[in-house]
Amino acid sequence: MKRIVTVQDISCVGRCSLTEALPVISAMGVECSVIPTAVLSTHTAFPKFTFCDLTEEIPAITEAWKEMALDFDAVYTGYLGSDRQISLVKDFIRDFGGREGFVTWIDPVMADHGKMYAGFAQDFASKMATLCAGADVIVPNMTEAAFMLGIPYSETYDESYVRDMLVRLTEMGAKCAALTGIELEEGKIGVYAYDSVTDTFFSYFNEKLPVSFHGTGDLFSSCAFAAYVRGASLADALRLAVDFTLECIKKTMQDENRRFYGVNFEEAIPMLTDRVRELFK
Ligand code: PXL
Repeated sequence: MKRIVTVQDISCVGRCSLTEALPVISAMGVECSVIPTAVLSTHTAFPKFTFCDLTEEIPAITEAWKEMALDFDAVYTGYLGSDRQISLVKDFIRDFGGREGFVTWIDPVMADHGKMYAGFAQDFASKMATLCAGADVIVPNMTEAAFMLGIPYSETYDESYVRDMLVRLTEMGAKCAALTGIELEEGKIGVYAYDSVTDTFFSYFNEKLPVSFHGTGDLFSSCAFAAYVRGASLADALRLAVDFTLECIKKTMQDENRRFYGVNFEEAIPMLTDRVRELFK
């Protein structure tokens, strides 16, 4: 079994970051170790939340691991709270990333719909870009990609714009870039990716429901990452993640008692494990 580390916050209520990454990655048959970057009472889209920074735990945890020579097959980072956390993740990759086939997967969580998330200064994007430069795969949304490239965010775009953006993202250093939440056709949403090593593009779209929920990006990334680490092609991993994310949203819309803050991913786990069984049989 593959063993990975994910580095992101734990939001106690809200269905995002670690409360999604852990169940999804585990359900997909990958051992999920964690480095929590912060503890929040809820995610930051709630009107009020506490924030306990765990930055100084990061070197303490990794030193203890180093002393025991623990090793991992991959690292997946999500929400990181500061410049210092970015540089600590770079140290982690330097210290633990040497193994043949090690996967560095960076989801530059910081913004959506043209705006930085609460608590992030705009220049965080250029710091995040330096972390993305050392990745095998990065999975920004359009806002994060625009901010990292230092270009204006645009609500509208066409296929050649998306392709150009992907190439520019890989020119910053990542081997593969996948833009999430891409809409090129009415009623469809999905992913558009570029592998700079093989110089190939890939895209996949599925139904777009007229709703938007927090935490779907973390589900998408956790799912695609775990499939990729298990050996699926990036295309298969991303396709599964698009379908799983849609299933999560469908389950949410079927629930008359749904919460405003996140999706019913729990009810989509059976679909996910069926698909994983099919993919790796
Ligand atoms: O889903 C991304 C995310 C992760 N962690 C925290 C967040 C958000 C999005 O707002 O607030 C704390």
